[in-house]
Amino acid sequence: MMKKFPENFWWGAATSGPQSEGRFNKQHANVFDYWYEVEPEVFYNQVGPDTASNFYNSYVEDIALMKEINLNSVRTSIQWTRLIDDFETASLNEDGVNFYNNVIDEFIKQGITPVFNLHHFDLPAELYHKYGGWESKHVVDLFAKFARRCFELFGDRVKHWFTFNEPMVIVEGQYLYQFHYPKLVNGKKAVQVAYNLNLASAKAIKEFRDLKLNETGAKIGTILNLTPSYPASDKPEDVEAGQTADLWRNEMFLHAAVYGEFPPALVELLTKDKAIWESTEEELAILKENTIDTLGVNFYHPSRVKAPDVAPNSVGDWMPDRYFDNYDMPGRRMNLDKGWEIYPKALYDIALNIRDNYKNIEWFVSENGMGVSREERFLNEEGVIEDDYRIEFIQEHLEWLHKGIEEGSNCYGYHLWTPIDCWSWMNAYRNRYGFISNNIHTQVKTIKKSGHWIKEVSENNGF
Ligand code: BGP
Repeated sequence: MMKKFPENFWWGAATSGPQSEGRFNKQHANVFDYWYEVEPEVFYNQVGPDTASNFYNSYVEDIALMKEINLNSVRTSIQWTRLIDDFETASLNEDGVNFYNNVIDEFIKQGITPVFNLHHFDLPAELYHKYGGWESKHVVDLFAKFARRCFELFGDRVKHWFTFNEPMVIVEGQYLYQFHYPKLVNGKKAVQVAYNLNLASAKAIKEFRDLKLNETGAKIGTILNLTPSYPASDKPEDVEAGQTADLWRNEMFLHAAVYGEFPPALVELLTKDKAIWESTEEELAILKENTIDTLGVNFYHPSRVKAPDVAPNSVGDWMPDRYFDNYDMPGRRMNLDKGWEIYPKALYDIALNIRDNYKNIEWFVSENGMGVSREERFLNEEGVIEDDYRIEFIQEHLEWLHKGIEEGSNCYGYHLWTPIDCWSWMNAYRNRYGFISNNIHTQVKTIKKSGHWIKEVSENNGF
């Protein structure tokens, strides 16, 4: 039976500036441009962000391909390093302004709703080296200035804004688990950065409200990677480990974004551990007053946790992992290429969690997807990649999402990561995610089987 989705449902896909555009406006480097300059060997096959999927030069053709597969909304991001010349004053770079204007106009011309976020891990490298990046409240203020510029320049046409993509990945990648530059292991800084990112989002929202953009029908939110933490067993210590993992990984951002304050249980825990962030009354008031209108949820995989083997009080420096360990559940279904678990029901659990605990706020799936390497294995005689595994993956997630919507969750869209295979951080081009393939040597882009499939889904508003 045909599963129909709500009217005007977003059938789309997401990319980001740093992963698609390529290196233009070379006067500033973001942290990934910089990292590639100084340590190219950490990137898969030493492929860096210089070209990415060449969106800067080929946005017209790329957007035409997105249109061809009937995507009705697409997300990308505005790069701070490309739009702004002087970060302190937020003076504008003309080339950057023209480029983003042209991209927005092209989306609109093609009938695709443009969705923009303002930060996708692309911190200007000099703001890290000068101030410690997100450790610094000055950088928080500079981000709010940059956000205001974006709203002033593009707010007449862009009606769907998001402040951050996956702020928790910044915390984990840069400050805990060493997968983003500068690869620190510092729980105390991680806590402060988490707070500062929440504050930066609220301050950007404040600029949006000051400009009265809501009165033009525009909305603003944030994009969070929600990874529900399922406990290894129903033993109380495992259940508690699951709750603490959720508190730290998910609720720290979700609760702050929706309610304008941090979850009391987290504040209590960090205070007890003497690991709480530095905050002021004024900042907390800004957080309280500037909550989100709408939410983006990136979901790839769940997390399975168990109580840690080492008791919390016997660990030295504060690290969140003192409260939970990852649990490698036997028999779980894995995407072997990527090493991530496939568990579509988690999307339903997320949908009901938002319905029941987060004011049933309107939300959309802002990223979901399946990274597969060497996809040329699946080329057929017509030169089309037969990615049936991706169709199956999307379909299974949509089925659970549909159930969540039927039961009252207020979800208005689904975006796959990503429209066109793009560059991905240290993984560079190892994992391919797109509806459309990209030959990184020739930049020839070809619609995959999943691209033809989504076209029909979008036409039928269901499958
Ligand atoms: C998400 C990010 C995206 C993208 C995706 C796939 O966390 O928001 O930017 O990179 O993950 O990740 P990867 O290419 O590393 O498999």
